Amino acid sequence: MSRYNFQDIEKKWQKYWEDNKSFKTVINKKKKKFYCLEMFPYPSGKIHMGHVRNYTIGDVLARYKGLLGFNVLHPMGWDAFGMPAENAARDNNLDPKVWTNTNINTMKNQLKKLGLSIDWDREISTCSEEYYKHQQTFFLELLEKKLVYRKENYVNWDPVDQTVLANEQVIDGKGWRSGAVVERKKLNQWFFNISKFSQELLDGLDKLDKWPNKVKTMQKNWIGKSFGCEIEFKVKGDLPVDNIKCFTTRPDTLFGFSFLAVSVDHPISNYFKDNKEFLKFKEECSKTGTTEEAIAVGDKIGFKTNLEAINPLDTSQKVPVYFANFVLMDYGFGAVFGCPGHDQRDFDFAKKYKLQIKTVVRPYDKDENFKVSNEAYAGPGIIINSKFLNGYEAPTNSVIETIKVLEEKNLGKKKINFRLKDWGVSRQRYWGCPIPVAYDDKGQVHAIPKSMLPVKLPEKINLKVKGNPLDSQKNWKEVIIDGKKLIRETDTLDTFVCSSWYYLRFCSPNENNHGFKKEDIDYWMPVDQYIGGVEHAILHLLYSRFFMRAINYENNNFNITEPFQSLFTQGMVCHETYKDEKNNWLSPDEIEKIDNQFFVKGKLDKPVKVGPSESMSKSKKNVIDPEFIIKNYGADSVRLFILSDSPPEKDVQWSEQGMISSYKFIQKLWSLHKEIKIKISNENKEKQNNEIDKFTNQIISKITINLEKFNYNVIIANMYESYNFLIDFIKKNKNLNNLEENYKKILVCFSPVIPHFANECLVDLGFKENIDWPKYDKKLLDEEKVNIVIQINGKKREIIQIKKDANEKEILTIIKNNDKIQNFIKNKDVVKKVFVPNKILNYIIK
Ligand code: ANZ
Repeated sequence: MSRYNFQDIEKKWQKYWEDNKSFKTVINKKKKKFYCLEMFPYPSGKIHMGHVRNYTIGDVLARYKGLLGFNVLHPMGWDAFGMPAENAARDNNLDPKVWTNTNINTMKNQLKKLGLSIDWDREISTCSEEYYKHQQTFFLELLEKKLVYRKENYVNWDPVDQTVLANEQVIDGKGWRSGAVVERKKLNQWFFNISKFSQELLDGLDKLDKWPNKVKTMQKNWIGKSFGCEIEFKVKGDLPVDNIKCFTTRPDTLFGFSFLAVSVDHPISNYFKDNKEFLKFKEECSKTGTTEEAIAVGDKIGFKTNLEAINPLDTSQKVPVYFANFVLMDYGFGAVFGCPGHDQRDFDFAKKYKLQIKTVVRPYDKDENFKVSNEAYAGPGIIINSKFLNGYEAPTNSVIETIKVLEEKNLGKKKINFRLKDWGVSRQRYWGCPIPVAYDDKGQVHAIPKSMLPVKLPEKINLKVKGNPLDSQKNWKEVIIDGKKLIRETDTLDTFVCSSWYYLRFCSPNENNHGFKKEDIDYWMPVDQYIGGVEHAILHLLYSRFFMRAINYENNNFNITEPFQSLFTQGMVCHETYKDEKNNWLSPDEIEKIDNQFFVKGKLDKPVKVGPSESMSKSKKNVIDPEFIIKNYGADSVRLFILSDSPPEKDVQWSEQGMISSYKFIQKLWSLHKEIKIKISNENKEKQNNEIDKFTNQIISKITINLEKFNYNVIIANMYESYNFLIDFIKKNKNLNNLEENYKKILVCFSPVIPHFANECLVDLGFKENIDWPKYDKKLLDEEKVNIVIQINGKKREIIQIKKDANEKEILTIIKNNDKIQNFIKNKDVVKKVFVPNKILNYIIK
């Protein structure tokens, strides 16, 4: 039997699809549209297994929707700006553009070898002038609408990458890319006013019913809506300050008040700008990052002022006012009242500075004498030691009551706060989209006129300078606008801006006058299915949701708010990790296995430590190169394997053995195909055998439902099931009238997963018409049966088979005629029946 020559066959089909523009999309109003999008890659140089998985999942869906008759848009592009290009170019004396475009070419060829149904005519790259000129237009539109502004602010400074990071890009106090500990630095920065849409972004989540709950929860927490109250504290002391406002979610703990703390950047710090001790303290504070986590875990330190704050609910109580490093200037009012009994940060602070710790909430199971001792008690309970608040349930009723009293007495008012901060988009780097503004000699901002866009990046520049290379581009920086000499902005935009609207560009990739054409986005948007990694749950997905609202704002010609109707987050591709004796990571191809033991390749004296399976990453060297695998086993085998082992939302373990099995399965399918072909070409046909009609109908229904539900790993099982059925069937039967027709339908069902193979077989059988997804007849489906265990007093006595979801009554009807059970309950008192649908019916008898 001839071997399935995947090399030639896959190449042939990929060329065919390319030559015939098989996946070209145009607007077709007669058909329902389906916009299938996978997160676009950063062109780092080579595709990795994560890409293979992501794009295979998307491709299966896109192909299936196409066969179902949808007009499918399935595009691909490149998130092509960003630091790695600049760093690589600097270190190797290259042009970032050349580096990036070379990588794009390599990766595009690799993706093509996976046999993806992509409309390459729509390819976009965010570093191309055709792309970023529109982004600059958007920036200017947002500037006009006052959704972009510039302000001096503390920023997260990555000392290694020498750039600012957004809060979202600081993970555990470290830069998301460099891993360096992030510092605080004050800089003039451009911000997108994302916080203006906090409530809308929160409300919008409720309507995203096809998004994973975990992603919605992460966004919800990030937006962080807090209900509370603002309180004005009267202060006395040696400064001309009368009061300090605080935001609190726990006004009900006011009787536990023992200090007031403000941020080192609070307006009252102006009175301390010549105070050496204070300046030293402030310097000390800047060593803690700006993120809340960094502050929560860091040491709590304070600087005491001579001010005293007065408790508004008990004016006889006066407490010291401190500057403290755990108070953030850009949350609430940059000031907090400290209640050490019921807030851990306040507790740590009070311990350090020997301040009073009063208990004003007791847990439900403790009495009035309860005292906070080793740590703050932040849980629910009953208010104590608090005059008129005593006895209130905390924090529910007690908070409502306190706010009511404070409002009545004009001492405070209800307030909602959001944790979401404005998005800092300035980056002090060369390889990004230039911000299209310039400054006059007074520092006033001037928009670059739209007719002068794009502001192109200067070429062939020295990247080895310290800081932002654009700063040293004197010729580029100078620009004449309306006869006036201005100096260009040298910051470039965070690359997350580029990915905040790329899905609109895919709808109109060649539109010259604007980022998109209204007619195009009206037809294609929203994206029907977006597929990507959960690591983008906050950053990219929140920015995109904001960007749509920002374009929408004061704009009657645009009405998209939610860009992604349905979101699927796929799991990681994992692999065992290996280390040598000196704890250096080893890659899978540096090791070999002998008698179940691992050694450094060729060195039996060098054992290898096998670590747990973790998501593939270059740093741990546990990567498998997709190109190598595709070359050895073929794209269809890789697609089959990457979907086979676990549901697409879960992690998948890479296994060489699994890969080989997938390869062998395709070879087996090919042998089966050849046998079927011989049967079909036999002139002497026999009469129909309905068994195959029934099976085909069932497998179509299973695969269809599994496709709709993203149960892709089950589809692979369905494919194995089909193989087993067919091999058995052709053994038992000669040629049949209905074999060809059924087999073709099964091949079509296989085609989203193994498109090269399925198409080859269909053509081999002389199939010429357009292929459609086969229909199935629900009436012909066998009802699914389940086993119900019948128990008597909890003991298994019988198992009966019945249709799935049968109710108790239907089961009782069967039991009535079951002698075994009847013997047990005859003449007995049935006290109770416990029924667990599809599982158990338990008789409790006396
Ligand atoms: C007094 C208090 C007592 C508080 C207590 C909590 C517990 P969420 O829920 O995250 O919004 N806070 C207010 N402004 C702050 C700032 N600029 N920097 C640091 N912390 C600040 O948190 C609200 C709580 O965070 C507020 O409620 C305030 O402390 C603190 F038993 O006020 B609370």
